[in-house]
Amino acid sequence: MNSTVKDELLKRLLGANGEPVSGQEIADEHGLSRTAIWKYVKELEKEGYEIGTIRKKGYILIASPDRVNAANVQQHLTTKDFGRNIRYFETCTSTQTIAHEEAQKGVANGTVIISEEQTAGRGRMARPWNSKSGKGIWMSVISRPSLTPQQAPQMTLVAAVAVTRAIEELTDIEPTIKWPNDILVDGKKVTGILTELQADPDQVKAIILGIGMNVNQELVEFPEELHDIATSLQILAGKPIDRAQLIAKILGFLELYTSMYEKHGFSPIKLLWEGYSNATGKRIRAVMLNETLEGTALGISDEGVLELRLDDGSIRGIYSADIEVSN
Ligand code: BTX
Repeated sequence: MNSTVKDELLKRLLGANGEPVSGQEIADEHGLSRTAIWKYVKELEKEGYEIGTIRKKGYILIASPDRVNAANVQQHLTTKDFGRNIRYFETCTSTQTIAHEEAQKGVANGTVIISEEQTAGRGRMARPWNSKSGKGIWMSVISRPSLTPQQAPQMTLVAAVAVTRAIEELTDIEPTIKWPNDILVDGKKVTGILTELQADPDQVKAIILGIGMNVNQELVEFPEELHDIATSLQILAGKPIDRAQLIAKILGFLELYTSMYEKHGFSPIKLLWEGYSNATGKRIRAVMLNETLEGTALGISDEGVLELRLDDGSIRGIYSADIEVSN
């Protein structure tokens, strides 16, 4: 099976906006018979694409399967680099693990690993991340910005703003950001972000941003222990959301804000981030590995560090913690 011709056929069907695509034309361009093209059509039908034939005119795309493969995502892309190279899996252990291997091999800036399902999806400190098949966005974006390793943790906040903006653009949902890496709606987690790094001592080689987003799950599809803390866009919007379109939107904002951070520093991102923060001015508890602190969240510094005013009036910078907001 010549997958480049099949990909080309699919790309044309997706880009034709319901107009017929000539099988003869593609056959001629590739020196193939019309029957060969018809076989690719049958292959696509097996993958869930619904394709009609119009006599003497060609093929039309009637419906696409709910899949977040390269063709479905790329038809919505507006970016220069992000998402131009997509590696897609029906299932995998963790897109983060694959992304690390790909980054080592030197793949291009903006390469994305996407899977319908993860069998060993992970969050911070190796916590498990529930990644049900066909229901969410489980992806890792490899970028190569000109940043120092010290500037890398702020990429979590860059990604949080990008994801929040994308949700806002495609739905009526109004998410908030819980420092540093959660997107919440009504206090429940709709997205988690995991930032990992490959770096030399003074230069980032690759940032690997893992984005886990609950999109089309019903509540019963989450394991019992997540019922009180997790939600999905479908539960909130009352209707399914097009995952491929949402991925393209996220990648658009991610490319924009990453470049903004590289060129203008963290201040513009900080302003955007503070507009979405669920904790600024509120009383919080910061649970860290060795201690727990309580106080009022003042905001974030130019380094992306959470600033906390303790009850004795002193100010502490929090670099890594789980945050609980009291009111
Ligand atoms: P985190 O450590 O902040 O959150 C992990 C915690 O979130 C878990 O301990 C559990 O309580 C809860 N949780 C697990 N699954 C879900 C879910 N689907 N929805 C809401 N809450 C959940 C957050 O880590 C970062 C997660 C990044 C996941 C992406 S998916 C693509 C990429 N590949 C991969 O293996 N990880 C990243």
